[in-house]
Amino acid sequence: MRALIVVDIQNDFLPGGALAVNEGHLIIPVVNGLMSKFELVVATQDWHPANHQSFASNHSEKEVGEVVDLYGLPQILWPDHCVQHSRGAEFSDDLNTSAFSQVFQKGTDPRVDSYSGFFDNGRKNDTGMADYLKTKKVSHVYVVGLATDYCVKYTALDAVSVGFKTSVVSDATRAVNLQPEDYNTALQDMSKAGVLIVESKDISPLSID
Ligand code: VGL
Ligand code: ZN
Repeated sequence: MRALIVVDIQNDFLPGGALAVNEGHLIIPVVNGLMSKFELVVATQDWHPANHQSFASNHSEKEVGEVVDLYGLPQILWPDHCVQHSRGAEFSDDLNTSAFSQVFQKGTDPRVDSYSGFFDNGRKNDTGMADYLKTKKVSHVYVVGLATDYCVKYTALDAVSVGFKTSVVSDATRAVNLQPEDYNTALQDMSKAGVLIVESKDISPLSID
């Protein structure tokens, strides 16, 4: 069975948000349209406490974009974003959230970031998404959402690592692009790891695959 994993389509990652992804809103109709092709749709939600250590504001004399050592892991410092219960952390009003069978929240531990919807960046904690999908007999996951170069990429890499056939739907993602080439580099990195890069127009309707 196939499942669609919708990554972090939250107000703060959309134009006008705290960590806006250029053109992020353009994927929403594409993602909504894909949902009917899947028997199972799950979502991830970046869900940080206000004291999260990935926020530049929680480090003295550090700027957004600087890299610090966070308990042994390199950490890019971000603007405050997706703070629990804030409007920025909510899914877009335009997203068909009624299709979600389960939402997996991540980034809740202030000491470690969590780009992947499966594990935190130190791989210490698990959101339960892999077990959930396996219980539902999912073998092939399709990853869409924001952002290609962070949460989509690490979710797809972890999906491969826990044994799912994994596709990323390139036109249903957009990148942060701290560097202009980051979108392409992310697709290449995923491809090298065994992720299939596909386009929404090539995804077949509900099938046995
Ligand atoms: C993300 C940076 C920080 C993402 C989340 O959803 O790609 N990026 N937190
Ligand atoms: Zn975050």
